[in-house]
Amino acid sequence: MSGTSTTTPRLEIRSGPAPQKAGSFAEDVRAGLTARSKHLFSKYFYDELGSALFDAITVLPEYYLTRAETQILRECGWEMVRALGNPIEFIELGSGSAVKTRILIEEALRVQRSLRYSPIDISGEALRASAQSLVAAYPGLTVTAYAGDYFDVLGTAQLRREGRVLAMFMGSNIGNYEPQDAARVLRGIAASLKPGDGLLLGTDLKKDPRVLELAYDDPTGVTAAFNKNLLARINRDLDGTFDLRAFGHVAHYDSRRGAVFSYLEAKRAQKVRVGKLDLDLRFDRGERIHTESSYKYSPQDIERIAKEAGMRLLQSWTDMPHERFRVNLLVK
Ligand code: AVI
Repeated sequence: MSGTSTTTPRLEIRSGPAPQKAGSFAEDVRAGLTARSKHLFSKYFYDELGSALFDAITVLPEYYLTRAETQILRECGWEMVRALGNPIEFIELGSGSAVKTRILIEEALRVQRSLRYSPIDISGEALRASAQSLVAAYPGLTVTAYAGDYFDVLGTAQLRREGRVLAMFMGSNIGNYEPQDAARVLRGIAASLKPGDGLLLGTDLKKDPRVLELAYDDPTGVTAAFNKNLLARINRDLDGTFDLRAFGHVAHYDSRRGAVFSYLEAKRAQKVRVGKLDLDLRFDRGERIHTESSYKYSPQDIERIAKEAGMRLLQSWTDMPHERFRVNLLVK
């Protein structure tokens, strides 16, 4: 941790260490667009416009994931906060707007008088806004927030963990990692927990490809805009000349691999320049840039990845009657 920027008795915001190994946007764009199979990393979706478009996705009728997870927390959150015994404290990875977390905070404060909540998020601004409104809303709550990459923060000794921890990695965020990376992520989380601590993991279930493809290619075109914003970001930040109308959004569910793969597909052969990288690119008609993988997990997949990370699946909850999404409690 490099410093503490805000302190009130119940609210502390700490800035995490500077990311060590993460490549920069410019380096990753160069590597991804000059690779034999062109790709861009989905973590770059979330600039200001991309984050606003993602918020819009979460209220689309076709994108059921956020609503299903919220329903599960509303109906079963009381059980989740009691499952490890009390008192507990929360650590949340990639907390974002913390709307769903409020449900669990309220449930925890029904069984214990006070609660520490430690959200970790890359966006210091989002953290500050949500932390301030949380301490204002809940007198029993203490927030120690960490602005930084969650794996850098998890690896530091300064992450405060006093009692039994219930960590949270929600919203199907694990689904955006390739399987070997997802396993590494879970091992990293497990390494920062003590025996008896838990991890709530929100995962989307495998299901009918038509339902999945509609969730990732909505008729309103919000998800297409979210995807194309990556090219717009290259235009804005790196002096690119991408014509956004010359690319289409493609989302395909591969049932063998259990993931929705999203691409940007060139509608015609074209040349693009990225000024700040001094890079000239050619696209064939129909050529694709892979932009995102969204893996879906069966109950058996969860058992397996929990075991691989040295944890066991204690309990899980689903949205009844649809059973589209699962919240899993893994225990170390
Ligand atoms: C953030 N993440 C879990 C979303 C998902 O479902 O993969 C991102 C997203 N991409 C398209 N729609 C939503």
